[in-house]
Amino acid sequence: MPKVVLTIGGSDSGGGAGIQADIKTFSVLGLHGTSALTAITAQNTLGVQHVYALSPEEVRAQLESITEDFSIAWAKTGMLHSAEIVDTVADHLQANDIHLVLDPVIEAEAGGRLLRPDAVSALKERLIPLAGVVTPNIFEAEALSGIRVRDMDSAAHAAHGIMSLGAQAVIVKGGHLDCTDLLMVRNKSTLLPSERIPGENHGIGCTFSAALTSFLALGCSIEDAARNAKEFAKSALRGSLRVGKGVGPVNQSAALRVEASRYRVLCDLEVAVDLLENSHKLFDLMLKGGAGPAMAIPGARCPEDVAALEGGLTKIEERVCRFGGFRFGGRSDSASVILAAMKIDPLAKAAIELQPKALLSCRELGLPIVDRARLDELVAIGQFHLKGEEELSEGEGSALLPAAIWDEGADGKEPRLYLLGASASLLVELLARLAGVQGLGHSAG
Ligand code: PXL
Repeated sequence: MPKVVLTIGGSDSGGGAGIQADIKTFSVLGLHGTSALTAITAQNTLGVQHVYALSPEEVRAQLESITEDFSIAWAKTGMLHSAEIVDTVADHLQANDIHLVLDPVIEAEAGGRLLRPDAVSALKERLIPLAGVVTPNIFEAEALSGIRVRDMDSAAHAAHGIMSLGAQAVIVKGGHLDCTDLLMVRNKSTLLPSERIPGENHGIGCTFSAALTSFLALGCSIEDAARNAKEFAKSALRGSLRVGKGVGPVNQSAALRVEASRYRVLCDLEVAVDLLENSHKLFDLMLKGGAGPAMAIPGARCPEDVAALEGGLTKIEERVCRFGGFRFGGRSDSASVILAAMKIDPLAKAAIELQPKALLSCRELGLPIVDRARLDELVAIGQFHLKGEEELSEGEGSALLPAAIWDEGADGKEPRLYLLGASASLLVELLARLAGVQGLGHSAG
């Protein structure tokens, strides 16, 4: 049975933040989400145009309806709008012994007040003492503690201040600083650093606190839940959607898509290796002792996003055989070429190492051949243009495929050619053209 969680907050008609972001997060993480609305915002990617508050009675009716039916161990609050609603929510959570992640939403990122000024003290007096975790950004931490937050030291002071109001833990989110979050549990603070994911976004705070609620409901410790929630929020940020005319929403399902794409990569590699195992001619062009085909998921960022056979392909008594299973994050020669090539052409997801003799057939096919060092140089510059047949230069445009990368080798590494393709199976088709093999299949070669 899935765990059931509850979000108490406002509706974002644009679908980016508020309960919409929370429910999407719960769902992607495998929980069932219930929701008690406190307000309806007329909102889009450009900002908040109107706020229509519900009455405390309407909020209470929803809460009673939910807890009469479901067993809720963890809830989160977001936009609460007024002191009366804060009181109603506090009464209900206390009476039903529900653990709370309190996201102290005060203002929308794009502007627009979501908590009345007079409700801030109600939040401090009634709700913070019930909170298992409070998740302010630096401005909210300042509003709750009265301490100006500009670095990790002042974040720790502010977290202390919020703990002294009765919270069991505080996470001061560092998105407005250097992206390091400060987690304080009892008197111990832990820094959770992160790289910055570029671009503006909408709904990240709600997504983080909903993910935190989910991981706590699933039984994680606060520190593990905080780390997991941060990873989840980062993947949602990376997958942000370009919809609307303003700041696009984060995309909670991006993590699922990434996982699903790993399966598709493995299926494609299976097809490719199957074809290679049945073709001597193709094998004869491949680098001996190489990894065979390697393939990355779309948007790959690190070697763990690239899969290949653990032991490559070898010929034993006239049979081409695979060694080991497919593994992500294994042999890295092809992976580093793919990761560099994908920066130029995101479609260049697959590579296979060939013997230098394949250079001739590549030239005959008219494939652009780019020097490995030049590839790295252009990636470092960040601007590319494929000019004529062989030269990759700086400028407009980014398409790279189909192409081959020449690596002259060094320090005991033999020279080789990397053939690049959109997928491992397409790569094998290209390889068949290079080898002059017609009609791939079990009889090929
Ligand atoms: O991100 C905080 C937030 C929460 N709830 C609602 C919102 C926003 C931000 O825009 O609109 C309804």
